[in-house]
Amino acid sequence: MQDRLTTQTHTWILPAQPYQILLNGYQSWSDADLRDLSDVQQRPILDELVKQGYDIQFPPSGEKGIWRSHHLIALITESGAYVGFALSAKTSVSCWEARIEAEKVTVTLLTDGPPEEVVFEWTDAPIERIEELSRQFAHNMQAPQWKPVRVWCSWYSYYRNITEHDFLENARLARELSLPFDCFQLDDGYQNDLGDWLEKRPSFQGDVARIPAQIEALGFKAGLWIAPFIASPTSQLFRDHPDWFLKDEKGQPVVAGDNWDNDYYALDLSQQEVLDWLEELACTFKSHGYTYFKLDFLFAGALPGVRRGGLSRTEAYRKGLEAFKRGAGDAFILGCGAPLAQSVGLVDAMRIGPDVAPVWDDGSRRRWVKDGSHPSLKGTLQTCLSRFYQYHWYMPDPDVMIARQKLSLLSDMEREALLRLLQVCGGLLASSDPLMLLEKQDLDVLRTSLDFQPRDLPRTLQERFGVAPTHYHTVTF
Ligand code: 9PG
Repeated sequence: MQDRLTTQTHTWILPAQPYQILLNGYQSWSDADLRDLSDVQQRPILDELVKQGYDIQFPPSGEKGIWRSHHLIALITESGAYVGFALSAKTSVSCWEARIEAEKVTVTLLTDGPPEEVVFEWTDAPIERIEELSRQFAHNMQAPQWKPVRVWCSWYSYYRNITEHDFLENARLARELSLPFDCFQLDDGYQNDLGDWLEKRPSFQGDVARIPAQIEALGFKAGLWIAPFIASPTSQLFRDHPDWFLKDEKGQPVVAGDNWDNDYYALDLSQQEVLDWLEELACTFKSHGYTYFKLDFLFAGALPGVRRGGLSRTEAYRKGLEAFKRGAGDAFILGCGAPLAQSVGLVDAMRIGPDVAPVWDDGSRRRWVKDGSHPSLKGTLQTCLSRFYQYHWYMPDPDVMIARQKLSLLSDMEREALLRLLQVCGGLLASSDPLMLLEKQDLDVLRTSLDFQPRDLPRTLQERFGVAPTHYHTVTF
């Protein structure tokens, strides 16, 4: 059955005056920001990039004075704000559109199914009200308790060139230096193809099944990256089960994005066989000894397409996550590239921004491709700070600390800004530096970034910043 059509559920008319909009993007990598409503919300020039980093069903408008924000919206004035918030996200996607018109501003709620309970109201204490609504939403979605974890992740230094030897070498060094990591997480690069998670990639020069025993012997938990809802057209999985993939109305596989030098497809999570496969996959990795999973590119499981049993894209997506969790038992789940609100209750932690990078910004991509979801420290800071209220939903993961000075273009001040961000927004604390590159001073920075105290357990933003977060946004990048 086809996705339900977009429904325009309600429109509110507000007085014309200058507003700032607190904007929330749909998934981990989408922009979140505080901007003037009279500005332009940029839209990437390629639909493939919109699909991969935003929400193809409710994309950014690309027009002056028209903004789309997922799940919540706040239109802020000198004296308070109009705040809109969806109080559930178990069956549909809610997107707010604010539009400047001749003598007024209109706000419309767009959803892809019967709307879930929403609030839209004026408040003179916006931060407190957003915190309160956020807490209420997390309660409705049965968000789990925080389980603090400090992780070393292989991505931001080795990328896809990771080998078993380099991974284990870092774990040995961490033990030797008594670095306070709980978990060593292997990222992208071990698998032969997207979808063929159990097939060895020759360049990895190792065996993913035998890693957990060695990591545990060093005193850490073993973690693994998987993109469980996507596969490449060249994979054995796609060749064996082309019918398991999400199709468009013409019966063609939905192209979920373009990465790894190829298009990739999305699994159809409304099919029981697919759910069984996901559960078994998680169970296999759990039996190898992995107790932490970074589940990436999750947005693909919720793309528009033709699904069975009348399931909405959100319902199918949640079924997919539930199936993986059944197989993974009590393992820790970090979501990434994931629809934020739609994942609450099913993940322990969530990436709340685009990838960080050892460089301030790639201005050319923002300017020419109009894409803010590319890796940069600037994007990480701006996006994570604008999602200050989400610590009720899951443990926020602002992405890794970069403590190294070698192979990094960050200035001392930029490195310090990243450290402060982790202290303010972090729940999950992570690093990805090749440990053999760290000088004594870098190691001190790394230790500070991993210094999680019980007092850091969910606190209001006021407590974390010492000032209201709106003050932060007066900084222009
Ligand atoms: C592994 C990486 C890391 C990283 C994730 C995610 O749009 N893109 O092409 C795109 C590629 C990679 C990416 C995000 C977007 O990074 O956030 O931590 O796990 O995958 O491939």
